[in-house]
Amino acid sequence: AAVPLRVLVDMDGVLADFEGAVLRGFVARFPEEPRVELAERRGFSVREQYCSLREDLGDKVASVYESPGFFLELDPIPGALEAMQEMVRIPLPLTYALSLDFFICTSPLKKYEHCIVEKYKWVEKHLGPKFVERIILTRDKTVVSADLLFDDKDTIRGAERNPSWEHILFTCCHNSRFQLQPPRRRLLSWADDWKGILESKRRQ
Ligand code: T3P
Repeated sequence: AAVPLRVLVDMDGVLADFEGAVLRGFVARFPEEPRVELAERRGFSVREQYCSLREDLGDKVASVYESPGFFLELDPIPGALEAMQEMVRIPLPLTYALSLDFFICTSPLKKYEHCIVEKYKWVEKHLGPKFVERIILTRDKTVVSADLLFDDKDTIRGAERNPSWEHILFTCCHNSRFQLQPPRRRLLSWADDWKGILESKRRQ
């Protein structure tokens, strides 16, 4: 029997539109303050970029994503829900000859009060209860073993220096200009060839 391919899919920036909701929430709450348009976002941390705009704006933008309801109300990233439903339905045609071990791997905020339960509720609402069983909640993704990790964070570090997964950088406003060192790979969106990436791991 084929060994299943284990795939980890990150949540914010990959399944759920964190960046869009932060900007919308910031504008609604602080309409008079300067803001960072999505096209101007650079670097993973939205707080750091707002901080560098003006020091007090860091706490203000954080208050947006730390608010109750923020994580629950995130819009799905285009194509993400369909891709997840398709991914878990793989055993694809025999050409793939793979079965799939699929998990959602996500980090809670340090201020976890609303974030954690709302992430679980979001998954149940948009993907269904079977996917809730597939959630891995961790602040250190390097200690989770898998073949692939789809994540929009440009650099993922933790206790394990040599994570078992290949990190596929999922393109998001804050990483679109990030220069990937070869042989690192991107997935431009869920319309891009994620099946080809799965297949490439199988054929190694
Ligand atoms: P995920 O691992 O699903 O991408 O940090 C906790 C979560 O919030 C984590 O979720 C990433 C997301 N997040 C951002 O995407 N940008 C930020 O600036 C912050 C503070 C959090």
